[in-house]
Amino acid sequence: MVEKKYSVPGISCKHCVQTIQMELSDLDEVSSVKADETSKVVTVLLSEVEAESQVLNLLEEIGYPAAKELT
Ligand SMILES: [Cu+2]
Repeated sequence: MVEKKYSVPGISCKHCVQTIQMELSDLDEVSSVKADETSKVVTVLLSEVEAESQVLNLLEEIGYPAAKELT
């Protein structure tokens, strides 16, 4: 398992948090996902590091592009 954190400035309310958590948890390689409204950080636990590009692509697709990787 690999934990990754991304800064996602587009998070502005609980709905954003819900959308991100719902969409990312649909990916098989994502074991857990947590989006935080206050810090605007998305934390994912990946079964393999290669899944990172899928996570970043999906975030962009749903309108919440990651500004930068924090870990
Ligand atoms: Cu929102």
